[in-house]
Amino acid sequence: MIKFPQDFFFGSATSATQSEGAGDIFGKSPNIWDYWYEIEPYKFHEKIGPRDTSNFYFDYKENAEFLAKTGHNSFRTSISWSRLIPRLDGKVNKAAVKFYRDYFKSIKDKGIKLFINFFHFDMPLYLQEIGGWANREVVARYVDFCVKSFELFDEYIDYYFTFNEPIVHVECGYLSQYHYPMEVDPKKAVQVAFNTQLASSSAIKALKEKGLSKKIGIILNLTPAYPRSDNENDLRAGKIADLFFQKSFLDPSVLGAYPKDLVKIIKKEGLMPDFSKEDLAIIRENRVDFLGVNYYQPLRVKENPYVYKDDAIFSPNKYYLDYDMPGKKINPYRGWEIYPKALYDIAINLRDNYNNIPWLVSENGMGVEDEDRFRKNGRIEDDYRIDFMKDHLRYLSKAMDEGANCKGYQVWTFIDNWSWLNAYKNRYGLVEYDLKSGQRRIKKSGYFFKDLAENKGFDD
Ligand code: IFM
Repeated sequence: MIKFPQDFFFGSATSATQSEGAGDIFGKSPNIWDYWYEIEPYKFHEKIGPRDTSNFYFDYKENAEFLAKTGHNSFRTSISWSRLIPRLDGKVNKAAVKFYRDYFKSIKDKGIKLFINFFHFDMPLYLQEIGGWANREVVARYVDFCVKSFELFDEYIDYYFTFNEPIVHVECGYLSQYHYPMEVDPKKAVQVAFNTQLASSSAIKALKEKGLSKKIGIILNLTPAYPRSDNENDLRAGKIADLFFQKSFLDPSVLGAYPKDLVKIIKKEGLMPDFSKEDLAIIRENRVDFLGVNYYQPLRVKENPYVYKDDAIFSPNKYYLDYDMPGKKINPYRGWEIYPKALYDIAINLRDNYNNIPWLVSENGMGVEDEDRFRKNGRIEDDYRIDFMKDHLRYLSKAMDEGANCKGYQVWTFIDNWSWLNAYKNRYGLVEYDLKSGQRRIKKSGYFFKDLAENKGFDD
């Protein structure tokens, strides 16, 4: 049997924008996703936008029942910034306070631990209009949002996170155009990354000064870089890819400082952000208590043998190229490689190079298109999802046997939800959500998950 400790967290994660719905009512103002959909709806799969996502705003009580039915002992979501504080005047929306209190209470009433994250890609539009994360003023506004949330909801919250996958809004918003504002501006990307880290560390400082007694962490999507070969050029490419995509938030968040080699590259490329000595002290002195690790896929890399022209727009790909490894196992719907061993490698890396900080798998899961094909006697028989979880859990268990300090396994996600530009194309849920009728049905994986959580493991 693959067995986990009695107090191991088994649960799932979602985010406000992807699950709440009620996008433009009850006092919520638009965030960048609402706005982007309004101006370019054709970019979103089947033109389904963020306004009507899985309806948690109305159905949270029913969902809490399903959380219990699928064995959850923990659940993560985020607070929508533009719902709680809808305008530049900084005033709190009373309807949002009532909603979050009732919603969080319904989860706590089931004996489920609540993990709350403050930022999951959803910048309020009124703050994007003054520059978003590129504007230093937004750091102070974010800290104010975190403090207000703490004061209003702490009685329900068990664990806090400052950000979900911060490298994603940097890369997708300012280099690759998958998030609004869709800019291609590497200098701004670096400033956005720095301000985001400063916001995370400043929030930790402010909340602790306000008397936070619970643990606070950050969620990072760790995609270990595997070089194509042992050739030293490929190995170097792997190291640099790790600097950009793993260590850029992992090192300052856990160790309190940026890796010197990353700073060297940023300086050489003329991309240094504006910052002060005091900022660096805030980052040094306010490290996370624990870490959330979202793991879906590895990063395969090889050297970049080509020379960039002198005035080329900077891209991390100057230092490495993505490597399309022959024969890799792939989830064709999402286009992501499936490589469970990376979870073991991540765990050992955290054990050996990051003070064996406590952490949990805060997302892992499989998005599949047209799951109706797998329906038998009314139920979606998603054995592929069960195999996916088992394959990752085996490696996690092995790492824990070898001393990794992992505290839980949360999947993405509990119920089918909205996935940014992919909208409802790929379904990730343990529970099926019928977009038209709003009906919920537990998939085979939901029953597997319940047994897994209750038995703290599975027969192998
Ligand atoms: O939907 C996203 C989530 O917002 C962040 N992590 C990856 C998920 C699946 O693509």
